[in-house]
Amino acid sequence: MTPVSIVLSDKVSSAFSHNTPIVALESTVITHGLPYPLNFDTLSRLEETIYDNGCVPATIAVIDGKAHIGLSEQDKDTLKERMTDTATKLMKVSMRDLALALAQGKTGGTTVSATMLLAHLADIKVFATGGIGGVHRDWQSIPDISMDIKALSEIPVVVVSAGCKAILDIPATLEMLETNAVPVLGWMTDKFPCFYSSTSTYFIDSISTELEFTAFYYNHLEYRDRPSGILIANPIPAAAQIPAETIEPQILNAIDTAKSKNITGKALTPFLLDCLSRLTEGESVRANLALLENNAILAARLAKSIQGDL
Ligand code: PSU
Ligand code: MN
Repeated sequence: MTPVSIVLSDKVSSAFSHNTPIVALESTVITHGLPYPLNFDTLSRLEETIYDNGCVPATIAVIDGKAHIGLSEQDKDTLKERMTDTATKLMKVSMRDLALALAQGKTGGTTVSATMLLAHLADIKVFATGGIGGVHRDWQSIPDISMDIKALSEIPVVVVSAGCKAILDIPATLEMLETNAVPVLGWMTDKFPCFYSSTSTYFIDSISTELEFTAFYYNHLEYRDRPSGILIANPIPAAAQIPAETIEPQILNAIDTAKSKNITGKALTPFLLDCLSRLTEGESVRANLALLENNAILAARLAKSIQGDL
């Protein structure tokens, strides 16, 4: 039974009835990851990219206590109004927060974990994001591990990402994904991409064609009793990347600032992304846009492929 608080947009409903492949998009990257008004331009661009690649986009967000799967222009205007109205702060809605956000009539962006959950409830199989959350550096003193890992371990949705965010402890994040039996597949690479940079020294399994992915996908669903999610690690295009040597000192700088201001919990990731954007004079935001678009294209290819529409 579909929960009553889920609203499908007309375009998404029509995609279901015509069997058009659908790609879900998250909205925390819009509400908390990118500056206004670039965030809404980016959302339109990502949705266009998904249409251009033969699928229908389903941007997922919570508006006035309803979980929306696919946003109408009016829904986007509502989000925009709330975002620019200083009195109402948009919420960052994770899987944990979802029930309360709906019960209290809140409006906000859904993180990777909440988006996976809602996509799965609506029977959407593929979802594109920028980079997943994971194990934060300094986990030895504060065990800040994103719920995205938990969602990936439990919900059988394909998440197309540029790896995990570079601000994280990458080897620890990869270990957590392994412990949780989450397949991590590099798209045409056997090195885990690190968001702003296309490569790293961490080896992962690699796939290079839609057919190979589709065979893997159906095996995964068939052979696992409760199949986990799947993380596709799609490197940022080389021309748009920021080499690790350039971005790493800025990341350390941003983490220091967060510590000195005592920023923790769900505020940490948005704070670090905003800090990096200032430290790199917008270069980190440009890289973020390029990888989001690249992920939307691959997600559309994979969504078509698992639907037998090559
Ligand atoms: N990727 C981006 N920008 C973002 C995020 C991911 O390029 O803003 C968001 C995602 O919604 C992800 C969330 O689920 O950050 C993780 O937050 P946390 O580390 O608090 O779990
Ligand atoms: Mn956290």
